[in-house]
Amino acid sequence: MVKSFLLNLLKKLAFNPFSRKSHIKLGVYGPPNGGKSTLANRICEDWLGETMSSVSHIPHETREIIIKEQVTIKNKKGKELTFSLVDTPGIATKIDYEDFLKRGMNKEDAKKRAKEATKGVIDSIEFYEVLFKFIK
Ligand SMILES: Nc1nc2c(ncn2[C@@H]2O[C@H](COP(=O)(O)OP(=O)(O)OP(=O)(O)O)[C@@H](O)[C@H]2O)c(=O)[nH]1
Ligand SMILES: [Mg+2]
Repeated sequence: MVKSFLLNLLKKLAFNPFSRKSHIKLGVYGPPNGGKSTLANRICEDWLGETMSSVSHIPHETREIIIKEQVTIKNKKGKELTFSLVDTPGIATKIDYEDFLKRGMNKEDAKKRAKEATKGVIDSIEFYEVLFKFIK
């Protein structure tokens, strides 16, 4: 399922990535708790047999950019594509430590998580600019 999703996505891109020599970075972006790490893990499991990220029902589990190098996928014709898969903290407009308190965290952990999450979201935005320049 994820394999065909990924191959279809690549097919829809304006260029044929299987014929490119340059290095490709594929970033997973979205809102907190949106399933980004779950998707990144599925891609990694399907093609590498291992996971790359921690998943949780509490938002902002991913607070740092995680890069898995050398993910190689193959299309039906046997052509290979190797890329770096990038799981990100994603994009958020509001991070409030009280939301973590409501989920049962103590004040110290909740404040720490909120601080790290804020930095993670800024890093995501900066990294997006790097990815975007790369695509252009
Ligand atoms: N029902 C349902 N739950 C999902 C799906 N994908 C992920 N989840 C659940 O959603 C929650 C968040 O998943 P993550 O993969 O950690 O989401 P994330 O976007 O990486 O979250 P952050 O790193 O916190 O931003 C977890 O409890 C997952 O088990 C899905 O397709 N369907
Ligand atoms: Mg995550």
